[in-house]
Amino acid sequence: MTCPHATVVIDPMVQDLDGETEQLCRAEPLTRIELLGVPAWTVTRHAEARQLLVDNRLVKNLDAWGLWRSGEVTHEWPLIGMIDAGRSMFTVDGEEHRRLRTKTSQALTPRRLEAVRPDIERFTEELLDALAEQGRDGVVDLKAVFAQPLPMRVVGLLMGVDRSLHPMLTRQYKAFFSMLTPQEERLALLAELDVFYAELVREKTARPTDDLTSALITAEEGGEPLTEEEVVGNLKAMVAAGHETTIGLILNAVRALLAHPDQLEKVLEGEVSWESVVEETLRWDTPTTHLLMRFATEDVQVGEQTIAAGEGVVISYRAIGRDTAQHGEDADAFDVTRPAPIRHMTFGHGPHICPGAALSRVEAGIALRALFGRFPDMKLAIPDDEIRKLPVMTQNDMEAFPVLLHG
Ligand code: STR
Repeated sequence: MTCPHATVVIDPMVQDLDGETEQLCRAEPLTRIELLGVPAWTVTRHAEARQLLVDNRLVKNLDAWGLWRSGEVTHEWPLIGMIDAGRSMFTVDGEEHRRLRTKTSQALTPRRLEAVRPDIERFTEELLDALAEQGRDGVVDLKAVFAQPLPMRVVGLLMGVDRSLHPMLTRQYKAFFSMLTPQEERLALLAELDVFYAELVREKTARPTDDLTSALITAEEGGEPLTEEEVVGNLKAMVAAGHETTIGLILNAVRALLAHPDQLEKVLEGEVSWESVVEETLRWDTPTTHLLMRFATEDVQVGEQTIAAGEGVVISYRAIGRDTAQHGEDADAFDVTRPAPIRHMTFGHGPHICPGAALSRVEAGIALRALFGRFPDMKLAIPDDEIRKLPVMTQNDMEAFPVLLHG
């Protein structure tokens, strides 16, 4: 039993992610954490998260945070951009939230996504050609050449962001998420991104095209149109979420399969589906480590603990995926033969549940099937324990993933 008041200090350099997840798994369902000197609660268990994610006493509105209102947390805190991200479906609750989110979630239903499947398949083939080319004579970085550009192309197509802009966006988001980026630089790049997105929204207003950004600008018959700020907020949320999380999903799946060759063999022989690989990866090695943040508008009792009014609550999805109460005593093991459905909570729960869930499943499924279809003997070019995580506190992503395509 750990002391209920022990604080887990989240490491900005992510030097031992498994160790940290284990520590959170052993801690109380509601545990105090410290994020770069700032205290918060985190939820480490499936059942408690399920309950809190539908509790409307917890809100996204930053003004409900005591440490923000008192001025103890300011824009100098490197994680503020994870919370103060402009008005969008990510930052608003209740009726307003429904208004901001409806069009996006409708555009991303499994049925509507069938229309983009051929595009995803084409992007995948093009990038695999590039991978084959660059990996012909030896080691190639699967992240830089495949896992990173694919999600950016897909979200770029959906939102109407031209291909020529993808390298700039990739660079900016990498710097945004990295804890090595000085905070002034991060604030400056966020301001640049705001100018970029506002410009794009103005362009789409003048000349609408067949994409979700244009659809967000157009008012529903009799409905109230989103403001320019709201369209920009949703657009940037979609680009950030749509590309960063899917990189993690694809790479974490490849890593897990290469580390468990017996399981990879079952998949390649058709005994286990790619869908099962995607679901087990989502559970076992979640793309989002910690999701920031919700704030209590009044005292909220969770078991023995009380979240006091004004306190912040993080959701630690990686620990939640390893909850033995939900997934059994072997929750720590990667096992693609787990009976379906795997009831993980990696896409969240309640009103803010990930609107891109279906897209990410389709995307990762296509990417993994095609990648291993073409390079079934692919091997990691370095020992698994030499893979370095990015110094990012909220996202579970790696620096690089060097492979040999032909074993
Ligand atoms: C990044 C910065 C920005 O401009 C807008 C957003 C809003 C959506 C956020 C995104 C953020 C960070 C990554 C998030 C995403 C929603 C889903 C994604 C948190 C703050 C996840 O990792 C689940």
